[in-house]
Amino acid sequence: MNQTYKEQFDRDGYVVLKQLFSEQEVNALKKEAVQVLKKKEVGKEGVYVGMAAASPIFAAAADKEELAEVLQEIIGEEVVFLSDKIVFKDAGTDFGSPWHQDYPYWKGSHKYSVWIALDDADADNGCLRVVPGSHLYGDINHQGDASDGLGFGNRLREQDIDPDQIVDLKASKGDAIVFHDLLFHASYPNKSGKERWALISTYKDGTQADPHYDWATAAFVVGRSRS
Ligand SMILES: O=C(O)CCC(=O)C(=O)O
Repeated sequence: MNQTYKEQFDRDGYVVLKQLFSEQEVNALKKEAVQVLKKKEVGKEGVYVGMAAASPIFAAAADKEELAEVLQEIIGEEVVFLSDKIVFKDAGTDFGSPWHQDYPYWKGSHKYSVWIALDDADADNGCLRVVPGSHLYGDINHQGDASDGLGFGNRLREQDIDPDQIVDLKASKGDAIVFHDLLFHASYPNKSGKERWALISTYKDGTQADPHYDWATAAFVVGRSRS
């Protein structure tokens, strides 16, 4: 019998949603991202936080019905979208995101992120890597060295990761990966000379108390506009 998304998520700490966005939708998001950044006068470098706060097209993507249904199955009836960001690995970018859990960045109730491929992604241009089931290891003390100036102040150490447990999540443009904030994850550097952009949207269970997040400027309950 096929497992439900919730069963898969509870076991692995992530689920893959193939082709959540069509090629046309992804192209529209990329085009809109370029406009947003132009208006904000920022370059396509590293990470840009706050796409849905800046653009109704991104706000609609964060509230996409098929995604909302899966999130409600996994999280519960009241799913709150908090914020999103684009992680740019442009043709000349050669940084991989280091191994980490997201939880130490925001604490409070557990959060759920959706990593959406805006380009095909594989080991050559920076696909996501995960350790299935590591969301069950708890809140790990991040003692990795973060002195290279590439961000990600909370990093796991090499010895925290068992290489035999790593799964590379090769993705096609439009695929999405929903993952728990305790899941060990990282991404490869982009050595391909081609773009690798990803959109990451973060959600929480609206019934759970939390500190105030001043970055959650576009927060809303998903699906509310349809009910
Ligand atoms: O897209 C990537 O490189 C992964 C980014 C990431 O792990 C994060 O922002 O938490």
